[in-house]
Amino acid sequence: MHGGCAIHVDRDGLVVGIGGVGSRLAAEAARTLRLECVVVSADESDRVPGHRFIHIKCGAPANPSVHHIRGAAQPALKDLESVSNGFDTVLLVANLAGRTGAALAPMVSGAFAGRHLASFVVMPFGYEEDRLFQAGIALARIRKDSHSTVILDNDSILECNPDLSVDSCYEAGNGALAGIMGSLGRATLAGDCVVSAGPESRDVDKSMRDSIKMLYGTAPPHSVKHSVLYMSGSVPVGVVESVSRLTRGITDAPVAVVTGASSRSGVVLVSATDALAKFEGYDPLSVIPGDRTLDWEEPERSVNADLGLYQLE
Ligand SMILES: Nc1nc2c(ncn2[C@@H]2O[C@H](COP(=O)(O)OP(=O)(O)OP(=O)(O)O)[C@@H](O)[C@H]2O)c(=O)[nH]1
Ligand SMILES: [Mg+2]
Repeated sequence: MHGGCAIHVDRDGLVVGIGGVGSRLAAEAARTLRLECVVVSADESDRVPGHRFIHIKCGAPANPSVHHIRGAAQPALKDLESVSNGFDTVLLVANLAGRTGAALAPMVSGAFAGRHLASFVVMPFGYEEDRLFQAGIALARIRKDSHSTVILDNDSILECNPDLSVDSCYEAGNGALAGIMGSLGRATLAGDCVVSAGPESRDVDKSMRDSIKMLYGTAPPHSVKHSVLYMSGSVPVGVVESVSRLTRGITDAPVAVVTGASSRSGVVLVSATDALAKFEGYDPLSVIPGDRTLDWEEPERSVNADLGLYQLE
């Protein structure tokens, strides 16, 4: 992570969407920000009409593993590098709960590590136990390569709103991320940030309480350095005033308010924090620093040896 350097988005920004959720959110953000967008995926059905698509050809397996996708990714990464020539700022969007997202996002972040890179990632639900480890190690690499990493934790949404259906959870999370990405440039994001948002609600006070509850479920109060509060444009000025006053009673950290962030009703908080112990815990070996780890340089992958044999993993 490159500490306090903020991301500015201007005309030479490129949005890179990876996998299913990544491609949909990337296309939406690119539309709002009027930027170019490219989608990278192992799954042809993630193609978004009107945008460039880079296909990772994995061969035989219908459900390729994370390692298999990485093994087949080299030609696609070369294509992505040539597409991204001339772009100073890259916005990377991926769902690390997905195989494609967890496989490719750290490779792509590594390829863009020298530029202004802002990454937006979704983390798995706690019950997706088979996804936690890969998501955890992918996140560690992405954080290291990015100026800013904005994390939406599906698990925290569900934990704070146990009555929500999984689909409503997606809706709340995707709406929040889309609003944040669409407002880039109107607020300063730097370092590691967590997104907290409850379900859509016209009751701004309740929505604010939901967001604070989710924030403190992920990051303890003392770890929050500053927050950006996103509200929809239709909220009356008086309410914006009173909610921003309310935050002063709840958190000592500075809060910037951005209005008109989305058509979504309710409040979304994005908070810079240095406490991401929850996600570090997904990989029990994460306590070992990268420079003391023999295989840190390259993310683990299968070797694509073209032996014409089915790969069993
Ligand atoms: N926040 C959010 N999470 C989702 C959504 N749809 C699916 N998920 C979660 O993400 C996982 C897979 O999402 P995809 O985006 O399809 O993943 P992928 O990167 O395409 O990777 P594959 O596993 O190869 O499909 C699921 O197991 C869900 O946990 C969504 O709309 N929003
Ligand atoms: Mg998918």
